[in-house]
Amino acid sequence: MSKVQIIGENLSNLPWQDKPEGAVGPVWRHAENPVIGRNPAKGIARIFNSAVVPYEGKFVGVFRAETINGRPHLHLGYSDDGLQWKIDEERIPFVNEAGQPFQPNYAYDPRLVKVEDTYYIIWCTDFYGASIGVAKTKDFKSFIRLENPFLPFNRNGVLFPRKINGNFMMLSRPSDSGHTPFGDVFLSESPDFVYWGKHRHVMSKGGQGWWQSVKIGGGPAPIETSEGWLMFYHGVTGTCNGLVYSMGAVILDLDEPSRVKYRSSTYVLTPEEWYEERGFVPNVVFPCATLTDAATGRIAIYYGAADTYVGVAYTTVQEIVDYVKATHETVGDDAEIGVM
Ligand code: BMA
Repeated sequence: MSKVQIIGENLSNLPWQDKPEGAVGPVWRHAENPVIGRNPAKGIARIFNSAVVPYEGKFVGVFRAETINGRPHLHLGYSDDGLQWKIDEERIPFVNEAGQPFQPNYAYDPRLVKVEDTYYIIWCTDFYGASIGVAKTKDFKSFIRLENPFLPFNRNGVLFPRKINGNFMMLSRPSDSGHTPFGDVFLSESPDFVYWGKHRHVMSKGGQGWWQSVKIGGGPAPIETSEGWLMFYHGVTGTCNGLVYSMGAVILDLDEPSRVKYRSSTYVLTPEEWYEERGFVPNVVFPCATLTDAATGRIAIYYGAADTYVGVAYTTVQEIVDYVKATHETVGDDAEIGVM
């Protein structure tokens, strides 16, 4: 197979473990998972489905903190090595664009994406039901909450790490406000981060297998590679005992990212370990962030486990891209631009 490269920055200090002998599949777990356990800070019962970035030689993250009254809010966390995290006891002190304090009624499943010199936080917020909330920071000290980009109901807002053809690009998964029984991934673009349009369908749930038969949702920010935008995402199946969340991988066209080039017909990670199978919601792996090193092609994936813990998993760009191409299937009109 041809040599695949990450188009991006080097990050020699990203967490890493080599693939263990006998590991099954293209993604392997950090041996000391979970990296964040229960009751990680005062007033916080569980942390999961969270996002991290490299910052000033270390790491910073926006964490989904399930507080001890059961509501999720967003808290910052800091780490020297990307594995041991110190979580703020206070919520992120958002202000609105007029400078007044703002707190969402609830906030969950954050993504954290740097575009140019700005870090954007994208999360699921309450806007007359589940919708996408956005905020920005440059220094992780002041956080400006911006206008909600989309109408309700919507979740899994995932920003691309650079503008494409001059515009910001954001994936999302329109659906309902409850424990959504349906959903495909769509793309919207914006010249200014205020007005969003040119909506496109990107990828459908379904396919030959059953692991993504109920719904799918974008995961970490897509990774730019020589083969296209590589994105990990979650795919959900239904059982008599409830939903099961697995991780899939897809490669989108670099210039027209609403076109799927390759998509794995099998999951790349599914709940198998105790911390994925047992917790507040059993059988969930839910990826929200990656760290990447262009020099080595290494990728560290941060995922929520069982709505209770944070896990880390690893792959290389070569291994995962080869795997996705080898297991590719076309689902519905994924290969099309997605306009009707
Ligand atoms: C989804 C979201 C995720 C959660 C998952 C499994 O609808 O709420 O935050 O991880 O359900 O409970």
